[in-house]
Amino acid sequence: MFTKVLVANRGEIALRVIRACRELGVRTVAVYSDADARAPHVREADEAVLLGPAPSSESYLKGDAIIAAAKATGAEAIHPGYGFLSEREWFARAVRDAGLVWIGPPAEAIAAMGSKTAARELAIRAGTPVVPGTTTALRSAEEAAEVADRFGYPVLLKAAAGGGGKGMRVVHRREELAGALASAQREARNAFGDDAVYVEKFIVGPRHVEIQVLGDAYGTMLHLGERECSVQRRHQKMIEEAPSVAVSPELRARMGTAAVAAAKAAGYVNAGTCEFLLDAAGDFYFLEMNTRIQVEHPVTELVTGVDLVQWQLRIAAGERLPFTQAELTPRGWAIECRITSEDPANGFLPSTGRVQFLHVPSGPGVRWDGGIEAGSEISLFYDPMLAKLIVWAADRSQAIERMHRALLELTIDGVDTSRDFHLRMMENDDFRRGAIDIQWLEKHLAQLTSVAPPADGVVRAAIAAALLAERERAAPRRSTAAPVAGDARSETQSGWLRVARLDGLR
Ligand code: MV4
Repeated sequence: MFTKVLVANRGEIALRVIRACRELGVRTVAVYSDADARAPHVREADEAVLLGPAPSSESYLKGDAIIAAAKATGAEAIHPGYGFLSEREWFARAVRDAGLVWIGPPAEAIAAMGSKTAARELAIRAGTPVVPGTTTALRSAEEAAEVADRFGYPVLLKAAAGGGGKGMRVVHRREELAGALASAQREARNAFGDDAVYVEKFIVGPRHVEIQVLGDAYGTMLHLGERECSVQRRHQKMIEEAPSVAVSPELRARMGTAAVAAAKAAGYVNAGTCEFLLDAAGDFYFLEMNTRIQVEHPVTELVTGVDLVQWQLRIAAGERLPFTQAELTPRGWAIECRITSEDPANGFLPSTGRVQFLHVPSGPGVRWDGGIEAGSEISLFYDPMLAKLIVWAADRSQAIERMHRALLELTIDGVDTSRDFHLRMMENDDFRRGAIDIQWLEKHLAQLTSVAPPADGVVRAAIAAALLAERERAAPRRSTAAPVAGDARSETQSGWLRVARLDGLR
């Protein structure tokens, strides 16, 4: 195992990697920007190196400075976390060329999966089902029309260099095709410097189900089952769970085999994720592979008992995977809510300010992967995700009750957060039945984010007095709500508290 690892990230994922390192007896080097001088990841690491000013382009994206920091501190390896430099082929290569170990997949595998058309070709060769469509860039509107006629409308135009939804256009009729192609190409050129656009049949109302894979350097590639990630808004996932209500053991085995085959075809090593669309008929289609540890990895850890971040380090250090596929059957149910500094009642507007008070949920089956503490300054320089609240329970309905309970325990004062949105989700009948697809959230946002009507002046004054009294006690608590399963819901209480906050009473 390494003796020292540099963690090239910030926030909750930097802390997550530091925790894995400490459990493995590995010393850690944090890197940070001026804005993060007092951040928890800097304090928790054994050493820290300042990269530069707050903007990511002048700090966390400075690959050369990060490699120099690793060299200067004697770190042997770099863990990139997610985002920032984690999926930059050039950085993985530069780390290797500097004589350091990259804790992630080979640069060649990042490159192979970075092009969506190359990834489709790889998947097809591996026998992994992909959405019907082309694997080469469209050369003309005539060619696009011919392909679309063959697969049938609606079709989806996608940027070959894209991913995560950028440069996509749904086309419902032949008349719209030429215009959509031109605008998709323009958007792709501006966003990626590459105007290659290809076409797929548009799958209507699917779920987003992804398969976690883990491979060592000796040819063993295993899957750790699926994560259901359909609760998303504008390609930002809000809630993830494992397993998925839509995946039977038999389907899990087929999707897992398909993911392992695609990963092997790319020469993949370390942790990765194959994204699939799963349609109402139970057919699944490979979309793309994420060549990094993902935000939602904890739900897989909780249902499989496998510490994915520890295994990223072990694999990079040359260890062999000791599991068999049969040992990786999921047990129980895990749900993750992303706690972001966004105001759901206000179009998810990013919220900034200082965290004045933080009470973190705990108790049976609760995990908090956080990157903040009381006193943290939340700016617009970085991603708004403050923390992930993850629960495990024996089955899905108990996991939902447990998440609801944990969310009620959570208090973050000073910035608006997604907490109340998640409470409403745990209470939502469609969510509780598992009747969710990738379009569901945007169709139901209004009902999930409505604010209780303002109380009159006398009642508001009473609320203000009660809140002040509560805050003066040593352990202020917000909630006395009943379980969701019963008739009484927490709507009133948390709605009234929000009114108090909106009125500036606290
Ligand atoms: C699709 C699709 C429907 N049909 N491809 C969005 C991001 C990128 N990973 C691929 N995406 C989609 N590709 C076909 N042929 C619908 C989406 C999509 C989506 C996929 C996963 C999770 C959320 C999504 C939200 C909107 C659209």
